[in-house]
Amino acid sequence: MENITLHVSGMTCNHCVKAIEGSVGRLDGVDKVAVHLDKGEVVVEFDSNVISLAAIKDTIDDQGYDVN
Ligand SMILES: [Cu+2]
Repeated sequence: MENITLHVSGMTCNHCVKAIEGSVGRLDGVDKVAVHLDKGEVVVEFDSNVISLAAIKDTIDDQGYDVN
């Protein structure tokens, strides 16, 4: 398992938290996802043999947020 902290901008409320946790959490290979709204961070634990970091970033991007 890999653990990565992504810096995501555009997250403003609980809806954003649910949108990201829901969409990323549904991906095969993602074990845990936690959004820290106050810090603008998304912490993801995932199996890099199953899913790439790029695919996780794309999923967050598709929800309308900018991943740095
Ligand atoms: Cu929101």
